Amino acid sequence: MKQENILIIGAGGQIGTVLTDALRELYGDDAVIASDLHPLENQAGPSEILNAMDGQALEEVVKKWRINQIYHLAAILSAKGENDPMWAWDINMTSLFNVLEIARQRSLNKVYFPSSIAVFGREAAHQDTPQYEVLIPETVYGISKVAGENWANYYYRRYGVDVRSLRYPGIIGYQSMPGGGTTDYAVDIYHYAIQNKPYECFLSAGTRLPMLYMPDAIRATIELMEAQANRLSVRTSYNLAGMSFSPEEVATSIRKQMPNFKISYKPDFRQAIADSWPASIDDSAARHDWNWQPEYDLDAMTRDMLHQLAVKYHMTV
Ligand code: AKB
Repeated sequence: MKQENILIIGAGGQIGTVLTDALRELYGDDAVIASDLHPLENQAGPSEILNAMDGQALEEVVKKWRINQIYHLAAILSAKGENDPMWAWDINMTSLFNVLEIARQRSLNKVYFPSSIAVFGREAAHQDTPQYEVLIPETVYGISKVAGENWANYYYRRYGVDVRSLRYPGIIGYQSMPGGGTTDYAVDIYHYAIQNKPYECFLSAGTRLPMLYMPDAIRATIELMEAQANRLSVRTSYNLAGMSFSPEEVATSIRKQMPNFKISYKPDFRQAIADSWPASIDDSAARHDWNWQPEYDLDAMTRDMLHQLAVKYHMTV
């Protein structure tokens, strides 16, 4: 077991919930300090109530637990951010600056900061969007991620802070719920299907977006953080891909196991966000630098999601 003291900010969120367990498995329960704005329940290791907007509170937690790695997962996502752009910008940027500054001041070993496919806008290539592409995002979330990527790169080059980052596509998992994103439908749809409820989708039938199953997302995150620093050629954020699908395609995949599943479409303001994002991503830099390889395609993910949710809801597929 390796000696690391890891702080997770946003440990109660969609990815944080699962990543906390995975890191505890790897480093030991007590090596991972789970933190969030609200008390975290059922923790196998230590936890803290922490608002990353408060730089002093962050410093106290880092000192108290002799933290040497931070995973900063807390952020306002694409759809929710559009309700109050300045608030979203403030949260996403202030919390990131607090993390980068504490990492610089206390010479932390590593920082993880997630970016997103939301960095791209409609000027970018729609298919197989390259790693180095024009970045003109249309959401405040996307703007904050482009800025964050550049600050990550700046802290690495100017101060030697080892910040690493992935541009997550939509993440789908059964363990936790997303909140405030444009890709959230791809989680909700499985919860409706397993409960034999019809699903009304807020994106149109043919809207293809890049997506990734949670086990692949967690593995990618840990593989990037474990990679040798000199292998990493990208210090802004790596493109990351697993699969691409539309609501229509995921419904077809669900019907292979639940033939009576019904879906209807009522696009709302999130359609314009989705339309500005790529349909598929070229992640060859990640494949080349740290051997990234996704394992799940749409049907494999659907089988596992329905199986796991059936257990959760005491249903049969
Ligand atoms: C969102 O939909 O905002 C997120 C993302 C793709 O970053 N899931």
